[in-house]
Amino acid sequence: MGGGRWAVGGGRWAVGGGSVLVAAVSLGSTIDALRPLAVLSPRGQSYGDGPNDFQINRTAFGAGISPAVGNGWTLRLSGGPTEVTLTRADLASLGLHTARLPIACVEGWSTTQVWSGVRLRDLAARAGVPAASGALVTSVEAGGPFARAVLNSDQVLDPDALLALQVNGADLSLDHGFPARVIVPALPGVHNTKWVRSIEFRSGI
Ligand SMILES: Nc1nc2c(c(=O)[nH]1)N[C@H]1C(S)=C(S)[C@@H](COP(=O)(O)O)O[C@H]1N2
Ligand SMILES: [Mo]
Repeated sequence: MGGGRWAVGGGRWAVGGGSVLVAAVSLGSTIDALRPLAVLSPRGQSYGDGPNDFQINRTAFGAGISPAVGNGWTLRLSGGPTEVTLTRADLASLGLHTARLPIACVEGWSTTQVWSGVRLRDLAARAGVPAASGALVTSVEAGGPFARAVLNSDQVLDPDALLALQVNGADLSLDHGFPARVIVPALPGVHNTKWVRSIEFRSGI
């Protein structure tokens, strides 16, 4: 599903001349026609489609995330007695929890959406670290300041702290972090890691 959006987004971001604008107009949507202009706007001003239509800090394209990121994707959990690998279907079968939570970006915007995902504390328990004292979340995104984030114990154990699979009842879009992303109450936006690859839970102090 992310693949389809990528094709459209690719056009948007590959904008250079009028041909993209003309192509967009031929789709019959004024909004789409204006979207190439988003390339001139500050980060956080580009939007998605339908349930995923809200601010994006950094697009998948911008982060170098392949539209095929979901193919064969698994989540790796470590920190417990044995490493655990879960598919997206495995995650969904752990039970989804829904919470209405904001993303507050230091760049000056915030947006509140309804997220559904697996509680981080359930993942900690699944990893064999039920009383986790923290977690290191690593993104598929290679390198850069957003590739990893550290969460403290309260943030992991909060009942509304999620590894989200869905937003507003739909699968996450590629730009919002498909296959899975972190959403934790009161966490600075930057730590809500998108395109999560692995979570290492910590025990002890
Ligand atoms: N892997 C990764 N995660 C990321 C980012 C990023 O660039 N790469 N941007 C962060 C920032 S600064 C914010 S504010 C939120 C924005 O999430 P959104 O783009 O889904 O609105 O994602 C965070 N997670
Ligand atoms: Mo941000």
